Amino acid sequence: MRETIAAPATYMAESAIGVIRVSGDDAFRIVLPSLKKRNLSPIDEGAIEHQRLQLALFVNREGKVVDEVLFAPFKEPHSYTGENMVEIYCHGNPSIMEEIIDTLVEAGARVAEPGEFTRRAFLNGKLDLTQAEGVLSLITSTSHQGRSLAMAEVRGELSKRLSLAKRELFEALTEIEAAMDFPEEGLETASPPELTQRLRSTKEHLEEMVDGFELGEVLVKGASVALAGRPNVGKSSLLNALTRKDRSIVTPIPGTTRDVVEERVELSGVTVLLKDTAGLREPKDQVEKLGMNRTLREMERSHLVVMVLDSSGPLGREDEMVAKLAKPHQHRLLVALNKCDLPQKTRVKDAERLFPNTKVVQVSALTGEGLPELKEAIRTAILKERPEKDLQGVMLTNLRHKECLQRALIALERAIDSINKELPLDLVSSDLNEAIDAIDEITGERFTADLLDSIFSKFCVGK
Ligand SMILES: Nc1nc2c(ncn2[C@@H]2O[C@H](COP(=O)(O)OP(=O)(O)OP(=O)(O)O)[C@@H](O)[C@H]2O)c(=O)[nH]1
Ligand SMILES: [Mg+2]
Repeated sequence: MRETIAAPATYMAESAIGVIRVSGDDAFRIVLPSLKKRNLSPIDEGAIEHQRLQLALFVNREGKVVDEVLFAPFKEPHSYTGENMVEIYCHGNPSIMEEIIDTLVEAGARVAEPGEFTRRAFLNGKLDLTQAEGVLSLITSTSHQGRSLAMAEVRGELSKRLSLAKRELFEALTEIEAAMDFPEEGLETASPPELTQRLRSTKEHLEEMVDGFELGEVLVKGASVALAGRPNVGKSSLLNALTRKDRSIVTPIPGTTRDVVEERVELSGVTVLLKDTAGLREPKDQVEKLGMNRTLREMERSHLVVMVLDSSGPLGREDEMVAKLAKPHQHRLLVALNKCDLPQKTRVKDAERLFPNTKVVQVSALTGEGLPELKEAIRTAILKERPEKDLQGVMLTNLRHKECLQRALIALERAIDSINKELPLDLVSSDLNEAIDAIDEITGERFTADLLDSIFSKFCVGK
């Protein structure tokens, strides 16, 4: 007997429509008494059409009409959760939604925990864990690219790729176990070099997936990009120009920005959290010093640092100091040579001398010249110059998946090593089993209640 749960599936705020979801064995028995025809006569369970929207009046326990609603009943197993489900579409007034939920609770439903609908869908075999986690990614993804990766997860593409690897490991395991059962025949079907060759190729596939994680995570969660440089070079102006917002304060006074100012922007399918920072120089007071510490922290944690230079003046001591501070981040640096609308005192080659092996883009925050090139340079640097087609399809985006795969890889390496050293086959078999178990943990073929708690607590109520 699966308890019946109810929760709002849309935000409880003034809106055109509010959706309430009900799932469980008694979903119809709990909801139907509150749904009436237009003339207030009851709706018979036998007369409802499943997977169809139908019009009804929702009445509370005293029989008073709460709202005119649409409802869609889904008979198990043909629903999101795999259980009997009803979705109610009422007017998007939080008090109406509350009254509907109260009525359902009085009739025997319980308010759902966060992610409980999806948890049930998983437990009822409607989706595996990567698909369930893909649902969360899909809801939280900020960019077009991130969404398409999440969609691939929801559609089971990641599971498919993992099950391929698992099948290869399983085949190797079967051969090893056969050899263990008939030791006199040894490894018959495959010679040890052949077997290690095959395991290596599986390992390479899994490693490729782990390697793609950093980028996958960036595509789903967005990348942070810090704008840094000495005061007055136009960092705040660039933040405003790139986001087309009047977000950061701009003045001709050096040292205007004291704190980190963030603004989100989408650059052709990739979400970027741009961070304007306090200019770097010898601090003049305590406030400026604290602000600069924040700049250094942002440079440390950002995926990319855009060093801004002012091309209308010569490069000076402060720019040199900034270049020194940027040195540790050289592998993720870009230079924006700003104010190209003014007579030029600093050229691209001067900037390249100060920041060797770094791309320099000429730009004007004032006129907008060079902005498309700067956006493209930021995007390319974040995507690490991967071609567009590489970004389609499957990529790891979830830290849990990456950690499980890393465990699988360690076990797999041990197994290969044991075969090479001709160690006892039971060692190889136990390592292969461990690798398979780690993959099963990703898809949820093996799970604990704690694991499910930690995954589904991140969901919203009603999902
Ligand atoms: N002509 C011209 N002026 C610019 C451009 N970008 C910024 N400025 C001017 O340069 C001055 C400083 O700009 P800000 O954006 O405040 O510079 P900042 O780097 O944020 O300065 P701090 O916050 O003090 O570190 C302002 O007077 C801007 O109007 C540009 O592309 N062309
Ligand atoms: Mg500023």
